[in-house]
Amino acid sequence: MSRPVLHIGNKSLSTWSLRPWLTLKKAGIAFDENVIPLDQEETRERLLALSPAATVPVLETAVGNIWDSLAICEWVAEQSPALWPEDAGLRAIARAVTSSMHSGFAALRGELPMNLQREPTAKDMSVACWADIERIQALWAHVKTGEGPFLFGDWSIADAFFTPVATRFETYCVPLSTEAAAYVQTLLADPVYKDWHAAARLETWDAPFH
Ligand SMILES: N[C@@H](CCC(=O)N[C@@H](CS)C(=O)NCC(=O)O)C(=O)O
Repeated sequence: MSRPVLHIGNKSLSTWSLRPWLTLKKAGIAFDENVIPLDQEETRERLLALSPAATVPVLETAVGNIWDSLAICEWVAEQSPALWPEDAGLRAIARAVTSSMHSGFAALRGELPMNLQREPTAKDMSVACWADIERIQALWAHVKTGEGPFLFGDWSIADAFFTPVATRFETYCVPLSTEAAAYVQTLLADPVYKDWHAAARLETWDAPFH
């Protein structure tokens, strides 16, 4: 099979792209990557050529194009089951935590966009955004096993889903509990994430189209 191609958005901005990129790297699957700059005149046409969802990420494989970050991570996990916890109960909880991130925390996502080129500065936030921040910390405290630095001990797809959140907490100087702050530092110190971060810092792109 030829190498899969992961189509992603700008590394500084595209949280959904970061998640499967980390997961593929952690699985040790060789892949090519193709950056499609977001919010340019030709962006929508380029995205529609890859999937009806017209979003990145998209993983181009020998059997077809897979869109949606979580679906791509599940495709990777079928080949590398260790990306989810081994214990069936913990695996179900890890999927629940991951799904909570995938479908929730709209206020946080809207008000604190990931921007890896922004220097850390605090920002005014709504009550809804503060509530999301509290709920995320409560979620982490609820599931963290304490057996390793990550949510379920070893690195899992759940950690991929919260890495963009960790960048937001850092970029917007969000005050956190000691435990949450330690977990954020673990995610940001991960060597695979640091490769993404270094590339994001070097990115340049044209002004937004809209
Ligand atoms: N639920 C999707 C969301 C993907 C998404 O919204 N991606 C954004 C970029 S981070 C996008 O492609 N937006 C289309 C655009 O900017 O034209 C997933 O998990 O992959």
